[in-house]
Amino acid sequence: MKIAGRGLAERGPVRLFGILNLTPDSFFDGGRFINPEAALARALVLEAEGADALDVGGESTRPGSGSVSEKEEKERVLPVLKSLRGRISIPVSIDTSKAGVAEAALECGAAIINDVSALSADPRMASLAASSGVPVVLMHMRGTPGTMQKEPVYGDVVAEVLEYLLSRAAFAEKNGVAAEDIILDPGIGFGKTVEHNLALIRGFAPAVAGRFPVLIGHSRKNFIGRLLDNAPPEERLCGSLGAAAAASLSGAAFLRVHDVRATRELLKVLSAIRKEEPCPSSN
Ligand code: HH2
Repeated sequence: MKIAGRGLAERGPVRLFGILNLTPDSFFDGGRFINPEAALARALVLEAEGADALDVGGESTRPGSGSVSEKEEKERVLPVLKSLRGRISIPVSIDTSKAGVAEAALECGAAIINDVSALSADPRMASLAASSGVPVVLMHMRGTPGTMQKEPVYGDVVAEVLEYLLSRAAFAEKNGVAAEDIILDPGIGFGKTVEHNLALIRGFAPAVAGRFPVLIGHSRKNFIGRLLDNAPPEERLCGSLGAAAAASLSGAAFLRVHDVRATRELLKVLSAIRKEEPCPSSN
């Protein structure tokens, strides 16, 4: 499938996944879009601001969070997915590690699977991804959201995350997922220290070296707060834009962001400076 008119691996300006969390407890937008009407309105705003896809989730994976039941997750996301049908023209990604949720979401119009467990949490997910033929985001996580921030240690974080994700990509392909449908994501904030996150934003896409497109999900995360004198999530926009610029320059194909308009503007200027976009007539 194509996102923003291009195949996943085609080069061009960075594409944006706008985040829409339908949860009471997500670390930034939790509780704001539980009401399906508020969620639909937010989806329309994210599309109008220039999102290339919408990433809809019904379970927070912030550090320390617990899991929700499949029934609850479906109750959060399915009504909103149904209401988005025919109302937005960008593809919708379902952010879940449960095959039952993904399957129901695909039936309701979702067209991308974003699995933070890289197809490891649910034995049915790989075959579902293969049979549905949609793009799949494979993300690296150390441990579970409940435990992942307890002193994560790596020798060489970029090499270890890459090795893991290439093995998950091989697993996906063995189970019938087409190579051109695979996106790799180093899992910023999922079992990583500040230094690990910085190393991955700098070095992961160059290490992948074009074998798969790379997605970076840095938006308003804790490492940005830590770099900014413990700024809370509401005060991490400028920091997030700095990380978006660095991720883009390092070769990421996709960014997963809360702030679509601001990130789009940042990327526009960056692309013009790098001569990737035509410059408006001068004066
Ligand atoms: N981060 C979060 C959730 N899903 N998916 C991918 N592929 N990559 C990410 O980095 C990623 C993700 C966590 O962020 P958020 O959804 O904003 O918060 P919460 O987990 O509290 O809902």
